[in-house]
Amino acid sequence: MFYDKPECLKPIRTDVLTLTPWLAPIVWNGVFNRDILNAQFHQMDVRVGLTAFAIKKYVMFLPKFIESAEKFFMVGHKVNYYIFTDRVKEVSNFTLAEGRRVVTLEVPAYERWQDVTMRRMEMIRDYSMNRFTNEVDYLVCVDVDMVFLDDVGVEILSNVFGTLHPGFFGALRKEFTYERRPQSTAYIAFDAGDFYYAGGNFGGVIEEVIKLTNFCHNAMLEDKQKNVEALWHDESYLNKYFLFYKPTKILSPEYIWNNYYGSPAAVQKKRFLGIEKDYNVVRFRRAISKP
Ligand code: 4GW
Ligand code: MN
Repeated sequence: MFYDKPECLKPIRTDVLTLTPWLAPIVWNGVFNRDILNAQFHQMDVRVGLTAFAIKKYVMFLPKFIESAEKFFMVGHKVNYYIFTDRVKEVSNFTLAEGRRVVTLEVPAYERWQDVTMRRMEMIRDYSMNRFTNEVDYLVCVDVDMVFLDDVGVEILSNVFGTLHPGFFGALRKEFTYERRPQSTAYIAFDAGDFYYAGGNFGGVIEEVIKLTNFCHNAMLEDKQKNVEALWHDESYLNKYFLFYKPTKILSPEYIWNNYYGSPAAVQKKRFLGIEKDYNVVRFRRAISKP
């Protein structure tokens, strides 16, 4: 394999932080060589699981999600798509590349949408312990209302990783939308916190994903007992977890972009993009106001 040697005196990116104070890489476009990484991960014959929940009307996002993942997600590697849904019959058949398959997992649909998103932690934990641990090496847990527009490959894999939320990577600590009420288990004080992580893209080796999801689920149950619900649901508990169990790799907002936040220069690629939702169709619990 031929490639230019790394230059110690010439950093590739000088506009963004590429290493945390605890020496975890922050993955921005340009800082890695995909060919070197692919060779490493092929050597270990890596198996990757991609989890996505398509509960109730969110099944409508599946075709674009999976078709775009076939083009851009872990191309050339073994991939299991784990689709959690209450509408098994509405999961269509997909044409997949060799070594890739869709596994449909039937799960209950909680009535409140807050529970739909929060209970993902419990279900990922349980299926990780009972099934994923036997089938894949890494798990990537993402939102389904998304489309892959560019490569998302093995550069994201690490013991445990999180993703910088597109709305807050340039923000001050006090601007992070952490849970600020001390009575919640997700509470983070104004003088604490490293980054604001997005709820829609995290992962790692199965053992670490079990620890993370177990923490978040238990924290949520504890709050429920006290009749508290964290401001941003599972995302708030995830941020609390990463404060004490720091991620070993952090993905730049390229990996969970949303055009609501425009096109800042630091974000050279929009690899995984949120789909603009018609809230009248998708957010079916919200009353549709008629003029
Ligand atoms: C309001 O009516 C809803 S429904 C808010 C979330 C809902 C929902 C979310 C749902 O009905 N079915 C579902 O499968 N989900 C899953 O939770 C889906 O995987 C989705 O990507 C994830 C997080 O919800 P979201 O994408 O709507 O959250 P945001 O707007 O923060 O990306
Ligand atoms: Mn989403």
